[in-house]
Amino acid sequence: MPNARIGIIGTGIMGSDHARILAAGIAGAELAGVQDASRERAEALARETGARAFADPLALISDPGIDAIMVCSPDATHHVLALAAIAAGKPVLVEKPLASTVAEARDVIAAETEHGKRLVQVGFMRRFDPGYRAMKAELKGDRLGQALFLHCIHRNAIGPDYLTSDLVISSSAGHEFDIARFLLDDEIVAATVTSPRASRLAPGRKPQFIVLESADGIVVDIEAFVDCGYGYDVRAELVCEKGTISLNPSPTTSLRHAGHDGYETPPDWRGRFRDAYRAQMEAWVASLSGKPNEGASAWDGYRAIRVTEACLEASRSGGKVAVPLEDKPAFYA
Ligand code: ISE
Repeated sequence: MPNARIGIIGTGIMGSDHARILAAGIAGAELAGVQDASRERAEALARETGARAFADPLALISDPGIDAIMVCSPDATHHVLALAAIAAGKPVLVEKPLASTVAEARDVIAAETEHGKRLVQVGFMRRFDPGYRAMKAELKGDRLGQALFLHCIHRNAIGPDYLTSDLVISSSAGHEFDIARFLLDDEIVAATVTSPRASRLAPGRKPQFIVLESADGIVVDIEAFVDCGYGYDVRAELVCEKGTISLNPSPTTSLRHAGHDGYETPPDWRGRFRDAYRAQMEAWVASLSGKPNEGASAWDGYRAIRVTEACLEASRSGGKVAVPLEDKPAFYA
């Protein structure tokens, strides 16, 4: 079986990271093309990895030398490029979020369903993180009993300037919406959102405190704070009837040195989720030759956006906003 030739659209932080993972060697795949709105940036990555640089994303998608696509361009372009990949009949891994609005996400679902074969995976890489997977496996057994609470902490060292208070919900907390659905095997049905005052170190952006309720009666709380200053820190604790299970900090060692005792904290998500990104890539590449995987589907991407929209409305109104339950279409079963 020849290697799948992968083309990456968007060579910013995530596109470059995926390109380097591929270029370092993933069985069954090779990096064949890269494209970015900045031609120089795409050409620099092409030189580094040996891929071809493309000037236009649609030319990359339709090129006969590209078999599958990763969309890592700015969020607002995701759904249009996902639709173009579906129209070309090529598998596509879209960085989260799948789209910017519920209506756009519905268009992707309609196009994929009409095409008749699943082509879209959403890059919710936490589904491949060994810690979250162990929590999910534990919950499937009966040692802990049923889940009651899921407590989540999502802290970044310093958010980029473009990250608004709303984007803290859609871009950062969006990961928590998906992982809560994945871990609990449940749907979110209601959301409330409150914010503390902004940190004086990032006055233009409010941290967010989100409370979600699941269809089965589990409460999920999320602190999303992208300006904590000290590093990238993601935590989760599941509280069940007979005990709890939590993520451990990701480093494998703890250091005592020069008045310091504890874990090193990575500067951003690439270090914290390195294993997850690689496992996600391996699983996606394996899926190109027909192997099923637990990656997020377009339906999962759509449900995360429904929760996002409810949270944005709750944040504006100060009230509780319902997220309507929907039957999962048979196409995504
Ligand atoms: C970013 O886009 C990510 O996906 C990171 O995982 C998240 O922690 C960060 O807050 C987002 O802006």
